[in-house]
Amino acid sequence: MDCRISEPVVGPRSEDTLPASVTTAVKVVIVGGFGVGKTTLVGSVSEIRPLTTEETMTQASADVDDIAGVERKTETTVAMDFGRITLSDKLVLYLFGTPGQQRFWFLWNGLFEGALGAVVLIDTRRLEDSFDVMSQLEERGVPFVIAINAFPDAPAYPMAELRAAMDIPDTVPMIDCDARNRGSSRDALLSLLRYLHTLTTTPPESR
Ligand SMILES: Nc1nc2c(ncn2[C@@H]2O[C@H](COP(=O)(O)OP(=O)(O)O)[C@@H](O)[C@H]2O)c(=O)[nH]1
Ligand SMILES: [Mg+2]
Repeated sequence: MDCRISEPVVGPRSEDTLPASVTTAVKVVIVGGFGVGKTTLVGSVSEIRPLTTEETMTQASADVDDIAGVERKTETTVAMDFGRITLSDKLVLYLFGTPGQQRFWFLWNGLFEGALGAVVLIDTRRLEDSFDVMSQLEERGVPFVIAINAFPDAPAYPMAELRAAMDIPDTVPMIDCDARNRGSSRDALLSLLRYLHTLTTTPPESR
């Protein structure tokens, strides 16, 4: 009689399983212009292997996506990034990175459903890329914080100057960030959570 040894059934890796103590899951969106570091941030902070959909940029999209300032970037995200970070034994964040280019805004409808807030990543060499993204978020009533991603050859402006140039209200937190660094990316997320907390505890007239 034939005896076959079957393949062992492989379960989820231990880091993929959520601790039983987790009671709150929060959806957060990472958004910003092309090449600003969204995939990098989700990748640096995620405790599960991040899902990312990247497509090698074609000549056709090279005409559409302005790559001045990010010439070394050869891939562009066509759908989204997904990752997870457990912030305490009770709280887990699900991260969705989504492209900022206008031609992908049709994706935003489903993606922002149920999202509590957003981190807008900014490259100071391309400030104008973030204007449309921020007004989209305002239109959708999605609270956001601004994270200035530190690129070595990007001009470093004082935060107050950037705030004025981008017309960002004093109440909206702005922080420096290095998307490649886990701690720094985590700080950006924590700053969003603190901001969301103040929005729920501060009456609108005193914000
Ligand atoms: N120096 C520096 N480079 C970064 C940083 N974040 C991302 N990059 C690089 O910038 C490029 C674009 O980042 P990516 O995450 O793909 O951008 P996305 O289009 O917003 O997803 C990649 O080559 C990254 O390695 C950062 O904080 N500092
Ligand atoms: Mg990307």
